[in-house]
Amino acid sequence: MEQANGSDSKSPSEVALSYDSHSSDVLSKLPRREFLSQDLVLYRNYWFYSHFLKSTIMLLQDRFQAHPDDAILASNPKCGTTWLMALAFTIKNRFRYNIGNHPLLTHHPQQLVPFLEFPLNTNTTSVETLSSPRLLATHMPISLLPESIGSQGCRIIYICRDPKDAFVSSWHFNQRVFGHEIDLDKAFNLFCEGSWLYGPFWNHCLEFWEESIARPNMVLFLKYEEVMSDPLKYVKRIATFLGVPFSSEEQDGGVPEEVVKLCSFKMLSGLQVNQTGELSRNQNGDMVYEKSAYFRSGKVGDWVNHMSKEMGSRLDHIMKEKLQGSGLTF
Ligand code: PAP
Repeated sequence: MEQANGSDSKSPSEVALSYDSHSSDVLSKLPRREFLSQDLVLYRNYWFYSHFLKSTIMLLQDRFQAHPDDAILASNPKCGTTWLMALAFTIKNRFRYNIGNHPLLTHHPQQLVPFLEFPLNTNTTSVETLSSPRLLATHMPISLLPESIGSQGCRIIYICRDPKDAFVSSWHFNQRVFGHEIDLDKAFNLFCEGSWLYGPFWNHCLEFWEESIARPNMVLFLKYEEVMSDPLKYVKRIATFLGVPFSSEEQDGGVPEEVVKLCSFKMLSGLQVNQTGELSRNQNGDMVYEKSAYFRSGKVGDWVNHMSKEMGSRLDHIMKEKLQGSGLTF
């Protein structure tokens, strides 16, 4: 493997040390603000937990080597990643697995498509050692993706969602992960100020949106609500985008419909493998990611059950202002 800093005169421990001191230096100068349970730092216009920024985001930028046939599933948190993982995995691997004997029946979707920044139970090399063609997920904004993803011409599928539903989903999820109640108003204010993990939410969507317009063959931009209203149409679109369109025989045989059904919220949330057990936990054990936490209600518009109309209008107004002139609407 190529050395991280492009130099072949340094030993691996020297490279690690120089990365460590460089990233610590950068971190110490970043703007910081209080978040729900830990502070966030602002790095190149996006907010992250500082330890996570150093151990993961900056490390990936420094080291990650994309392959030209990697496909990247990108999203803001809680916008439908798990669903997109299930769909893309099933579409891409449909010649390897029968529906009756499918890995989704025995694995959580997040176990089948590794996250760039959360390789389960191990370090970033687990992603690097996967064989091609790889399907990888990320919540990283496009401007912070490792440079090789762009230079290798990897395809990216981005899924976004009405921020009101994404916020409510995040609020529920964070309560499950941290194991304590989180004040909804306090969390909502932070979200509206843009101070959210991987936020501001609108910048994240906007950057991928602009790239999908500039390079439609490289970035496919999806909305959770649109996929929900016509999943068959989007299953076919994803297949074509990934270079594995459904043949007419497959269409006549109802394969796209089978994919939709297998990946539906009803099907996946009803499987034993997604109802019990942990997906992962952090090193201290104070953040536990239970498999069932990724399947809550799976509905469009659930925000009305948790937020007031005024809160909804406030966020709609912010989004309208931030996305003005872009052509992107929610
Ligand atoms: P992540 O950001 O932690 O990866 P992500 O999968 O993006 O999570 O979002 C979870 C949301 O997708 C949950 O929404 P909710 O809280 O509003 O219910 C979850 O229920 C929903 N979800 C998971 N799987 C599916 C699916 N197969 N179809 C539709 N929605 C789904």
